[in-house]
Amino acid sequence: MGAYKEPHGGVLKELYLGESAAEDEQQRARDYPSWDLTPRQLCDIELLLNGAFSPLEGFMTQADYDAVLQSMRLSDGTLWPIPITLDVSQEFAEQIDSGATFALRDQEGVLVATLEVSDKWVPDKTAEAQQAFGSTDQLHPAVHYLMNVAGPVYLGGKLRGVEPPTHYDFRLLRDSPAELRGRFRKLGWRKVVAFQTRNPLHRAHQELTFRAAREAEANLLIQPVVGMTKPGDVDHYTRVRCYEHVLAEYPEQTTTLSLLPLAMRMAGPREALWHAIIRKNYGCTHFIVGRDHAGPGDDSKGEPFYGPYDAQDLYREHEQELDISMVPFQMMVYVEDRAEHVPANETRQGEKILNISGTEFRRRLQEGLDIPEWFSYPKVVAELRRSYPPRHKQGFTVFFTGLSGSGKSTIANALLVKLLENGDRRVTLLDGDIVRKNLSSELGFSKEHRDLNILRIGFVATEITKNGGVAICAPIAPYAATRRRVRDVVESAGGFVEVHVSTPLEVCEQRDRKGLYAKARAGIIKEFTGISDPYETPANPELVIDTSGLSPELAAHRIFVKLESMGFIR
Ligand code: PPS
Repeated sequence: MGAYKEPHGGVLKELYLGESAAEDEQQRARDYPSWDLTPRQLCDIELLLNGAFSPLEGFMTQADYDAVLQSMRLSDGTLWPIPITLDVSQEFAEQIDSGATFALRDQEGVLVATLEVSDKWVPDKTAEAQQAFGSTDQLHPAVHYLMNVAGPVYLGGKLRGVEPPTHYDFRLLRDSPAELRGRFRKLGWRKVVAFQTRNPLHRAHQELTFRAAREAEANLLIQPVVGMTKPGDVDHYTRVRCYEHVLAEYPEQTTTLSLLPLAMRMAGPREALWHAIIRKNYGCTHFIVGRDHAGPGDDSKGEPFYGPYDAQDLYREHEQELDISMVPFQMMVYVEDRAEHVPANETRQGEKILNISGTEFRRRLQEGLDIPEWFSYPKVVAELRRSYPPRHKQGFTVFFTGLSGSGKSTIANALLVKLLENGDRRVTLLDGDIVRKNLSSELGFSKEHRDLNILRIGFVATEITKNGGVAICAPIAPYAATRRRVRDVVESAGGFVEVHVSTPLEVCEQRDRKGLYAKARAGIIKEFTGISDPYETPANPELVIDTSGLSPELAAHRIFVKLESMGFIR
């Protein structure tokens, strides 16, 4: 475990054991209980082990966790804004006592590290959400993750690193903090300004980063996040190909590119400080904070979670202590008369300003519309068009949800036939009963089992969507958070159209085609949706269909028209 001091960058704490100690640990770990790291934990552990999260030496203890939530500091007073915790299942936590050591493995079972447990606790997740993210609104991706994906128990303690998580992609572009500091040293770069991004870069970003470097008289590090970003973001393979094109636009020897396997939390101001600490660990001296840094978008009332310049304000308060200077930036806009991008606060009165928002850009891609040269580089646009063909060439999922007997299966079948008739794509029907017979035959109707059933459907639908097909799913899917998880994964692969079949309970019960409602009322079937089990009404489905007074034919037609208007069908 090394700790050394650099002229800039501060003390770096790498948590890897030396070669022979790592071999011994491998042997010992055969007898340890094992925890399979989740995708987010794999990102966290990589940055803990390689020192990017210095001074952390493991997953947080309860004292550090409490202090971070309350005061953005570790229990020893060091500034640290984001909780880095290891969440596990109840069953796993029951096997582990304080003082025990267990193995942390990747999804293939490869040993990454061991952890000596010093703390085990059940967090108050609502309080955590409020303190860390300033909100309990589940439209915030990190709040949603905390409440619906993260396990219920946290284990804290020091890590002993055995082997870095494996990456097969873009290996030459991945650097540990020590490696990147070494590169800066070799190049003689004394001052380095880092740019964080989770989006493709266009001309405005190039101008912004170049100006930042010029202002700071520094070299430039483009360090995009390739771990976990906001659901719906452009996949990192495509982005990295885009970054490589943009890199060629900078003057030679000024700029370098390195990938950061970070799992973002989208925590706005707190996240900006965290990003800065990480960049300092990578040996940077300056950090760019633009408008709405690491912003999660709007909450369920349509208000932004954080103000556009809150991150800059919080950074300013802590700049001295962070020991990495902020280069603040306003949004960049294009001034047509001057044919250049400038910060929004530097435009002159009467000048014609052009701007394409992220949403508008995505719309143009989806619909195959023109993207002007002043906005982006032709090579970047071509790359994005290749990965994100217009909607009529993408796969998509139609996800029905509604009570038993609401008419989901009937409409789904009618839609299936219409889509087959159209003939554009291959179509797969994942009806509730079909899935329960073929994929989920061992499952019952507890919340846990229903969630597992829906996540399985989501997994299959994602694969179908990714490969350009159409998945029609028709389960009850009573829980909003689980539907949201399915939406998030499917949308990473193509379109997701949620159809709430809203036929009222009375009508479903009156129909009672399978006689199940009668049995549920008599208490013969337990946990029956709508009778003795909840159904959470979708808040924002793409379509709501009540079949009380609508034939399946017409209902399917309405969906078909919706798919046309969204551009999925021509
Ligand atoms: S879930 O909640 O999404 O996992 O449910 P799903 O896989 O769609 O299965 C629902 C079908 O199973 C029958 N069934 C029940 N439904 C609800 N609650 C209970 N307890 C239950 N027990 C059996 C019922 O026929 C559902 O089919 P549909 O097509 O919805 O009527």
